[in-house]
Amino acid sequence: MVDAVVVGAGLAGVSALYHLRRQGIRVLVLEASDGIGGTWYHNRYPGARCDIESLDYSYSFSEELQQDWHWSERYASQQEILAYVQHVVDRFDLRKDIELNARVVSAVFDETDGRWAVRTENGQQFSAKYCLLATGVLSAAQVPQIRGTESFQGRSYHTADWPTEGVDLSGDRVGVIGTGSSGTQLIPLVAEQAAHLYVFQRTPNFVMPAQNRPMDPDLERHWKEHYPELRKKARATRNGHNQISNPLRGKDVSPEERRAEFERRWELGGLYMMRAFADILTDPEVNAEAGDFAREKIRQIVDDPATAEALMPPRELALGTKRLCSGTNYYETYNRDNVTLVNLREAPIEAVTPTGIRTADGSEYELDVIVYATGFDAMTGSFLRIDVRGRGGLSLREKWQHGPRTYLGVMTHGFPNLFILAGPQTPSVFSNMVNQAEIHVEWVNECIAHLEKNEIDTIEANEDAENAWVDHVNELASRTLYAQSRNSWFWGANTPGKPRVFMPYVGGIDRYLQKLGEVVAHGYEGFTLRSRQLARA
Ligand code: N01
Repeated sequence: MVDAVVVGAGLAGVSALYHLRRQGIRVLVLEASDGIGGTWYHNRYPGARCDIESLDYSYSFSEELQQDWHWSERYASQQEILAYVQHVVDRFDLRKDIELNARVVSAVFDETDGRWAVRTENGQQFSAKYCLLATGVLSAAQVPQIRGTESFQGRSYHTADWPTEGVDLSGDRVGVIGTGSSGTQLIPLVAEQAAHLYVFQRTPNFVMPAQNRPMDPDLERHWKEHYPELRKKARATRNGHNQISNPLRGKDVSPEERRAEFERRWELGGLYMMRAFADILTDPEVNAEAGDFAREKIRQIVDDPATAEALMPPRELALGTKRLCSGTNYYETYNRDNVTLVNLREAPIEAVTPTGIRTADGSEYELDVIVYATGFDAMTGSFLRIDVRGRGGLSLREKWQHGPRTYLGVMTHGFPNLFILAGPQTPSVFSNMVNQAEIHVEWVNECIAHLEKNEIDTIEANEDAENAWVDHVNELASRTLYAQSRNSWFWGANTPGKPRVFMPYVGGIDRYLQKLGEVVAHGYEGFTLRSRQLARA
């Protein structure tokens, strides 16, 4: 018998286990795969790397951990982050409460005893007062439905399900489908190994140079001396990290100064371009200038003008409205003799054949390996793959059929004591995910402590509060350029049949945290707390 079941042993699930256990809650973490680390366990493709600085993208709950751990690079590689999570799990003796190979298939709320019955694929059943879904917003991998996929006689891989033993591509003819964050990180490294690489590109994205480098010892020393202030500072920003944001609006400065700022951001690397000006995501002209600046860079880097042209994101795609990519030698890779860009906007993929890929213009690409860098059923996929049922058998899949509905992103009406960690309608994907996970875990941890102390059986989001939150999320998004560029996973556009609803919260970590705090200060405003003796709203 446990008090809380946590589904998923990624960064959020591990943090939930650490915190809940410390307050005496008996916790069991159920993890579908055979290892800990979530996204960093599965996304082992060559080049996988974080685009938030490693010193920022790390747990804040232990000063000793912060002081002891050494990050070797500015942006940590997948291998280093995975080693870090495993170190945390061992250091705090968390492994004993994590069950691996335990894929949760259903979670059903029983109104008679107010508990969740959680079942795994292999038939195990657990009963818990609290159920925490820590399954991640970018974890349900998606393979596109292309005719003939099954017939391919070579090897196929998905970036989000990369074999643990690695893949040797030397001497192979490799086709990569997809040029989002995963594809653009992977492509330069595959090009170094493969005999020939064909990149099948549907929508060109903006790829900023990561400007990764070995950790600067002075910077590391500074962080280690000032961790508490820097963590606090991160939470007072929109994005939950210490990347420098420019508070000025683009039109507050001259065209020359704007250009100099874009240049500076290109040199700072990665996501820094998103913070070039305060209005880069709201003023179409400022955004278009940033886009033109990036297009100019592509033109300068790529030798072949036709290839450069094909790599340019279309003008209707405002910079950042499809998530900005951060890569190393991405555009330079197209200057190699063994790399061919296949522009699917001219001729889409018609079929995967036993020997490769055929496009609509009749071209046949002979391949030994196909890599699907085709992303995720993002934001809701991992939650909805579980059959979650709340009061009266209400199904989460049915409830969210027209898009996610939550109060503060943390709970959903009709599902008492079910907590969603770092999911839709939170700043999650626009922020530092570790910070977001910790913010949620701290809030849930405090909430559960409150329920236990006051002998309260259930907490549930009120429908009116939920409606107001959903409206707020949509209203904020409608004021940004995201509302105009809907061809992204933020809108569910990459998943066939998915409703076109904007799913993340654009209000920022700072504002979101303030709201979470106010709700608690007002006695869990917008929630109903019930105990067997009394019910109060
Ligand atoms: O997935 P994506 P991702 N035929 O959905 C293409 C995070 N992340 O795994 O744009 C041909 O972005 C699709 O084309 P289109 C990050 O938040 C972070 O790369 O739909 N092409 C697109 O090019 C990121 O945003 C890091 O026209 C098809 C690509 O596949 C998120 O994860 C690293 C196709 C999918 O791109 C997802 O990134 C990696 C088809 N049928 C991931 N179907 C960091 O750097 C899809 N595509 C931290």
